[in-house]
Amino acid sequence: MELDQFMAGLVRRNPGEKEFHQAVREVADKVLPFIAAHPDYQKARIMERMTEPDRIVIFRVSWEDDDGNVRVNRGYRVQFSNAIGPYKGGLRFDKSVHLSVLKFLGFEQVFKNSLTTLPMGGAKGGSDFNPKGKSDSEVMRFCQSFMTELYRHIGEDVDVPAGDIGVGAREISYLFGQYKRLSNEFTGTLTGKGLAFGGSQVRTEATGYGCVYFAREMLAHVNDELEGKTCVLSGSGNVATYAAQRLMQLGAKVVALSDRTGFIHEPDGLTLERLDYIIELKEHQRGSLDQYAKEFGVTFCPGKKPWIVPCDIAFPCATQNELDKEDARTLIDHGCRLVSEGANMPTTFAGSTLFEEAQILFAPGKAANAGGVAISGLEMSQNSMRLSWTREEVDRQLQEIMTRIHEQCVEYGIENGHVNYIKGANVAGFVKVAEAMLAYGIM
Ligand code: NDP
Ligand code: 2IT
Repeated sequence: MELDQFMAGLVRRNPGEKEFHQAVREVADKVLPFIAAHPDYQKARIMERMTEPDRIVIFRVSWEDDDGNVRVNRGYRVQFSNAIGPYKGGLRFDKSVHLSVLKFLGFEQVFKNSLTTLPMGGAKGGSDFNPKGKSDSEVMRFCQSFMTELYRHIGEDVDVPAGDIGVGAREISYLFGQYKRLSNEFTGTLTGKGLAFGGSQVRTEATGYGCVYFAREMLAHVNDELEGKTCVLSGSGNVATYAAQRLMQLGAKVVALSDRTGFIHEPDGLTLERLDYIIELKEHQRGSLDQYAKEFGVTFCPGKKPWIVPCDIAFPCATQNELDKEDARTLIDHGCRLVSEGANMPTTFAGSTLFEEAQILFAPGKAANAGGVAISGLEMSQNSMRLSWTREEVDRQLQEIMTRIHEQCVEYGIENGHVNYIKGANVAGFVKVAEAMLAYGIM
């Protein structure tokens, strides 16, 4: 079936949901030609069914701020598909959250989780609650109110949420505490928990580390290596900071990181000690990079994206659509050879098409950032077994999983001796879910 015809139907059924349309278009662009060669998938209308979530829960979240004012936000959980395992995916708390964003993220999660090789379906949730500038008590009251509704829709074998933008260790702890209290059970119903209460080693670092391991696989495939490479990263949250840490530990040079206020430029390369300062500033003081720049006398470019800094490798690790066609052109012109997406859909469709045409080694988020949810999957396994594995063991499994994701991309993405990772990741992620759906019959 023609892409335009398929997309016209999707847009008609989901009016105004731009981010969701974009995510589906990227997948359909690669998967529809594959479906055309497999009449079984076409007859069963697999793609039409895959783009319709199993269900969406939307609810009111009322809470009281420190001044005694009543505040009202909206909570969501998009349970996209449990074809190959319980619903699994993060929660995002950000003022930009709306249904289209969570549908795009839930849809991506289905393919990503399939690629991890673990039995997990796809979901995403969150709220338009903005944690910026809120006290710990306000965040706690919000999380407790949010979970008071969400808890009835989740469970260790039903749906297992985790973190995403604006949801880190603090929020997961409040959410898990309230879940445990309401359900009167101690199970692994959230992942990203603290190590003292069922969390897994390496989960905090897993998305960033995994994204670096994936870049290492792509380079190895063309007989190259990370050591000595100059890297630019966007974001300075969970994904970006741990990607930066692993890059430095593996001998690469990190010259830029960003946040909502701008980016820092460190031409001689960031150090691990300074990165620790940034992690502390972001995670505990909830400060911004211009504070860091002032403290260390580093160049800070306010209001700008970091893609103007020349590099060998770019890691977009902040948010969706943060790297457009013009940014892609600038990166290519400056000699960038590899892009590994730590964030979900950070590159616009036009930007990724440009990378594809230029045969840049381009790893879409569903492959490159799957290490986070993969270690969430291992946290679920450890919780079920009532065991915890060592840091070395979990890191070894993370590296193995990223290698296996890379192998799947090569298997399905090879084109004239070059690997098209967009095609490889989408088709490989699709096949496993489609096979399960075919086996279940019509539902
Ligand atoms: P965090 O909240 O820890 O960090 C997000 C970072 O991105 C912050 O530095 C933030 O800036 C910056 N940022 C967010 N929105 C914008 C924006 N509109 N413009 C510019 N900068 C922005 O989130 P994570 O690191 O967890 O998530 C980052 C990305 O990675 C997201 O796309 C997420 O979906 C994806 N991801 C996360 C996984 C995880 O395990 N956490 C797993 C897989 C993907 P500031 O510091 O100023 O707030
Ligand atoms: O986008 C993602 O993969 C995440 N935010 C992590 C999801 C998870 O369940 O660990």
